[in-house]
Amino acid sequence: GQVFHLDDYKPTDFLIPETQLDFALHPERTIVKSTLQIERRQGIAADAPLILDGDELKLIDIRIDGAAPGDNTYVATPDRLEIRGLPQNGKFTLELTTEINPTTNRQLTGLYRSSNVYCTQCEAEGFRRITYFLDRPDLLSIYTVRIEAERSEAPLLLSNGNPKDKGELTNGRHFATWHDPHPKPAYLFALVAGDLGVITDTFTTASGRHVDLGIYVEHGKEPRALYAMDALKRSMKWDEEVFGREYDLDVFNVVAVSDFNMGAMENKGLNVFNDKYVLADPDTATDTDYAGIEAVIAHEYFHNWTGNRITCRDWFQLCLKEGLTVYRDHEFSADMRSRPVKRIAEVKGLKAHQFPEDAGPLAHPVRPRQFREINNFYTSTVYEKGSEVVRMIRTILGPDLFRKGMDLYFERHDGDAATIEDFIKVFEDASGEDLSQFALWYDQAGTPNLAITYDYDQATKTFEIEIEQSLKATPGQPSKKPMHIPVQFALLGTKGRELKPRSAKGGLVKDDVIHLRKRKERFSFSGISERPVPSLLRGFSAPVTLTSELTRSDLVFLARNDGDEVTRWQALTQLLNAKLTSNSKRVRGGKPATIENSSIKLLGDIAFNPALDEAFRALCLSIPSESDIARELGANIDPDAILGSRDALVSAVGESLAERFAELYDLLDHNGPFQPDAASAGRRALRNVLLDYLSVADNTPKLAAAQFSKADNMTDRAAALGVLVQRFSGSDATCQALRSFEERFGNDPLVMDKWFIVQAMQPGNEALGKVRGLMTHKLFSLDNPNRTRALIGAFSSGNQTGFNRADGGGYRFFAETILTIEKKNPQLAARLLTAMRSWRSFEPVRREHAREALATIATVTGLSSDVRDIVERTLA
Ligand code: BAL
Ligand code: ZN
Repeated sequence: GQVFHLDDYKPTDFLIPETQLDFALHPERTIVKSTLQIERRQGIAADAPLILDGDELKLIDIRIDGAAPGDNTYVATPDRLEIRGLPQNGKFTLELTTEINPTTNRQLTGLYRSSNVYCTQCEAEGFRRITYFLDRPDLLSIYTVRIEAERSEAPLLLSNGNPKDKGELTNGRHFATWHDPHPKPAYLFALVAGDLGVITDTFTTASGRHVDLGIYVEHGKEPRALYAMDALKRSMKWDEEVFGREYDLDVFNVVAVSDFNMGAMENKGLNVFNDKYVLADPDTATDTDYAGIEAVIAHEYFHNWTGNRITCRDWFQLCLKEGLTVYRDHEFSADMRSRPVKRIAEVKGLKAHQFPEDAGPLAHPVRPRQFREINNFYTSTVYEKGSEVVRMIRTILGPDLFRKGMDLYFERHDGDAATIEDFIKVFEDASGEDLSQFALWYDQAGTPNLAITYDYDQATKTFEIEIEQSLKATPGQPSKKPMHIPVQFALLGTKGRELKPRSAKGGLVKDDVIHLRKRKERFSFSGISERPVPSLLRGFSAPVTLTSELTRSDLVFLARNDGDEVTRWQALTQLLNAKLTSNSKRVRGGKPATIENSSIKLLGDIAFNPALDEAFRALCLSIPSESDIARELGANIDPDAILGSRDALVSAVGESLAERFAELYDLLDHNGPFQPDAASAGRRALRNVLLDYLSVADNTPKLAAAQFSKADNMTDRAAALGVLVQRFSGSDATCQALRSFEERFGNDPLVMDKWFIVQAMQPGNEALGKVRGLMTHKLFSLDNPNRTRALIGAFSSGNQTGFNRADGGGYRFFAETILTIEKKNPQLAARLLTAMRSWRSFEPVRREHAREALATIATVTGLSSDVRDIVERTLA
C-alpha cells in the first residue's frame, strides 16, 4: 500500500467555500446530490485538474455550471474523480450525484444503517464514501444539508449546525434542512435519520446564548440518558469557567447508536455516540460506565473548540486535537471527582496501554511522520501520551502561563487547520520560553527511562540527585536526542515532612520541578538537615519509567507517608511488583512463592486507614494485574507462572487479614438508594476488592453468590459475577449466577456485553472453548463492534492465561476470527489485532505459536490495508 509522509504536505489547488448536500434516503439506494462552489487557488495553473477522493462510489450524474461535461474531460472510478478542462476563470459550480447503499455498509464508515437508524461516521476518511470531495482536514467548507426520507421510517432528520426548514412531501416523505455557519472539514459532517426517543434540556451560555440540548436514544431508553445530559451541562459550564470557551450554535444534539467503531464522534453540533457512552442507570451500568460516560460526553463536547473551531492541517497532526482534548477531559473529570484518584487511574491506563505500545513493534511518535492507514493511528500514543505532553507544558510553564498560551491559541487560530508547530508557538510567545527541545516529545517514540542515584552529605547538609535519561530505539528511530523532562519532586524528612532546600545548584530547578534537559545531569540541594527520602515524579509529571536506587525501606516509607497520593501509590506498586516478578520466576522454576509479613501489614494498614479516601485504598489494594506483572518482567513471559504468583499474594493477604477485611466489608455496605458520585463509587470499589480477598481466603463462592443475589446495582452485581467466574468457574453458584444474569438482561445486548466479557476473561485453558461456544449465542454477532470487543477483544487483550495458552490454540483461533471480522469491518479487525503487539516478550514456545498465527494472517492475499499495516508492522 501507499505510504503517506508528513514532509509531502501541500495545500489543495482548489477551495470549496460552500457545499450543499441533498440526501434522498433509502435503505439500499440512497441518492446524494452535492453542489460544490469551487475556486481555483491563486497561482495555480489554469489547466490544473481537479482530483476528488472517493471510496466505493458510483457516479450517476455530473454537471459543471449546469452543463454535462464532455466524456473525455473526466474520469470517475469508485475511488477517484478527475476533471480536466475546467472553466478558465477557475470559479465554477460542480454538481455530483452518487448512489450509495447504507444497508450493506458493514465497515461503519460513511453513511450506514444501525438498527434501522441512518447515521454517518466520517473521521478520518469516511466522507469520500458518501460523495466525491477534497476529503482532507484542511479543506473547510460551509455546509447546507437537505435530508429527505419516508416519515414512517425516519421521523427524525438531523444534521450539523442549526435547523432551517422542514416540511411534508408527497408519498409519505418529508424533509428537513440544516445550515452550519461554521466552516468545517468533511470529517465533521454528520447526518442521522430514524425513529428515536429523545430527552431535551437547555443551557444558557455565559454571554446569554440559549442552546437547545437533545439526546436521542432508542425508544424506551430515555431515562437512561439523563446522566449523560447532566454530564453535558456540567461540561458546557466547566469549559466556560476553566478555558473561557462558550458554545456557538443554537442546538447541540447527541445521538446514541448501537453499531459504532469508536467511542463517539465530535461532529459539529451533532455528536454521534456509541450507546455504551450514553446509556446508564444503576441497574445496568457500573461506576466505571458512569465515569466513562461523563468523560466521553465531555471529550466530544470539548472538541467543539479543540478540534472543530481549530482543526488539524493534516492527519499527522491528529494529536493536536486528540491529545489536547483528552487533557481537557482528564482535567474535567479530576474537577468533578477526586483529583489524585483520577490521576492514578490515568497513570494505570497509560502504563497498561501506552507503555506497551511504545515498547513494541507498533511504537510511533505522538506525531507520526508517516502512515499507510490513518485509522490505525487512533492510538493510546496519540491520545493518552498526547495528553501527557500537554500536561507537561502546563507543568513546565505553570498554570497562569499555560492558560495565557491556551487563550492565545484560541485567539490566533480560531477557524484554522493548525499544526503542532502552531500549538507550541503560542506557549513560547505567551511565556518567552524556548520549547524547541521540549517539542521532541512529539517526534521521538518510546518511553524514556530515568536512572537516578542519590548522595547525601551530612557535613555540608547537601543532597544530590543525579539523573540519566535514556530512550531505546524504536521502528525508524535508531538513536534519540535528550529530552526536556519535568520531574516534580519533594524531599521528605521524618514522618513525610517536606524539607525545603535553601538553594539548588547544577541543572535547572524551579519551585518543585526539576527540569532535566541533558542526557545526564546533577541537581544539588543545600540546607537539608537530615538524609531525605526523595519523592520523585509527583503527580506523574512525565510519562517515563524510573530506575532508582531507593531501598525497600525507602519505598515502604513513601507508601506510608508521601503526601502526594500518586507517588505514594507508585511506591507501593513498585514494592509489590518486585515481589510479584520475583515470585513469578520462582513459580516458573517450580518453587513456591514467598510473601513477607511486612507487605501484608502495609496493605492492611492502608486498607484500614480511615484518613485515606476509600477509592484510593481500593486502588492500593488492587494489586498489579497479570499484564502489569508481565510488563514489569518484559521478557520470557509465562502467564501461568504470573497468575500463580499473583494468586499467592492475594491469598496470603486475604488469609492473614480475613477477619478485619470481613468487618470492613460489612461496614462499607451501603444504605439507601444508589448514588453514582465519586465517594459512593469509592466505597463500592473498596468493598468489591475486599470481596475478592475474602472469597480467595475462604475458598468458597458463598460470599460472592450472596452479594450477587442481594445487589441493587450493576457495580456490585458485576463485581460479584467477576469473582465467581474468575475464582469458582464451573461451581453451581457461578453457573446459577450466569443463568440469572442472562435471564434478567438477555434482551439488552449492551448489558449482556458484561456477561460476555466476564466469561471471556475466565483464566486458564477452558476459556477458549467458552469463547467459541459464546460466539453461537443468539445475541452475539461479529457485525457489531461492541459484541465483538466484549468477547473477542476481552479474550485477546484481557485474558493472559486463556489467550496465551501454551499450545497456541488461542492465537490460531484469534487469527481465524480476525480474518472473518476483516471481511466486514477492517478497522475493527485491525484494532483487535493490536492485542498481539507484545508477542515477542513471551517465552519461546508461545512466541513461536504467536509468530505462526500472525504469519497466517500476513500470507492472505487481498487483505485490507488496515490489517495488512498492523500485521506487517507487528511481524517486522
Ligand atoms: N475523533 C474521534 C473520536 C474522538 O476522539 O473523539
Ligand atoms: Zn477525540
